[in-house]
Amino acid sequence: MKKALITGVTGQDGYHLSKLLISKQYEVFGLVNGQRRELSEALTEEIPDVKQVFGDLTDYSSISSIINEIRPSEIYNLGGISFVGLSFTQPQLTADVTALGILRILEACKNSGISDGVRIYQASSSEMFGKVLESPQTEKTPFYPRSPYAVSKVFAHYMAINYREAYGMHVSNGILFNHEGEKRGTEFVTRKITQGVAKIKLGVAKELRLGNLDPKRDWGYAGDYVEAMWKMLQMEIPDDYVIATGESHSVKDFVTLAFKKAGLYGLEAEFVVQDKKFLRPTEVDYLIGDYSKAKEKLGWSPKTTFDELVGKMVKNDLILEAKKIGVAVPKTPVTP
Ligand code: F7E
Repeated sequence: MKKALITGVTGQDGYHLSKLLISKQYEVFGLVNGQRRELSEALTEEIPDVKQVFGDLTDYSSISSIINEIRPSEIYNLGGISFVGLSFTQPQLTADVTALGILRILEACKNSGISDGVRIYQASSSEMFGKVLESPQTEKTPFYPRSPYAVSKVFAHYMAINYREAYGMHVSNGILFNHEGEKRGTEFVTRKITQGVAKIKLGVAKELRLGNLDPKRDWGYAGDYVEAMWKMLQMEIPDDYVIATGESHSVKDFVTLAFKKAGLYGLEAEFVVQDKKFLRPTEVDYLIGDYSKAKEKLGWSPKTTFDELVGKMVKNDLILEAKKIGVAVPKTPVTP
């Protein structure tokens, strides 16, 4: 039985990846820091087969003992401060977790003598392209990070490459563009929108407060993207891959479609309020990824369309919000 260690196991990608690896008969270990018991409990309830191990990406000794004890064949580093907005107010914490976390993992593997056998996945991000220098973005596009989060991801990306080149370790970077779904945290714009739309539909909210509606993102479904992570570690030769859909839509497009999916066709102007509080000191205006290399080498392509993604998320939030207030789930039109 293959053993996999996942950091960030209580996050959206941790959920989808755990499910995938368990379906492939892996023994899955998930790193939890023990401070947020509600997250651990929710994970136990949803995926009881994940074995939770206690440690923290900021603490080398805990990472090292876990790796020494489990001796995993695959490590997926999904942990970190992932909310770009928060990284502006907690830049040092962001660097400690998001930049240095992978360094601690790499060092622990090297020092425990398992660096030859282990395969490591580093969650790189399209945010590294920031103020883009070319479009669409590929594995060769230069980086121009625009937030402490993105700067940390660039550090981690190159550290992964350096350990690959310096010590021959099997480390791959997945440069994932935005990926969303039912498990997305409500601080991220897509889930904030679908939850807000569901509340408006049910009459429990009267407005949806958002920041900049102009930025464009290449949005895919998280469930599709974890397949690519796994595929990267099954390759004989480690490498870096862009994982994206090749389509870009603005936040405004997402809002319009979410209102439509909830049967509130054209009502967004009435409910959406722009709030300066949600603006960022530096913004990433436009991202669109070219996933040809992943398609060719990994045989990976996205399965879920933008329309299906928004539909899935709105439907899920209507069910959750209706349950909270004990009413029937409103019927929504298939087409407007
Ligand atoms: O923002 C704009 C915001 O926070 C998307 C993370 O998973 O993907 C994610 O990073 C856009 C930005 O995601 C609100 O200014 C407008 O332009 O959902 P987001 P993100 O910053 O793109 C990458 C690939 C990662 O690696 C990250 O970890 O939406 N926006 N109004 C807003 N954003 C938020 N959160 N809230 C608003 O009210």
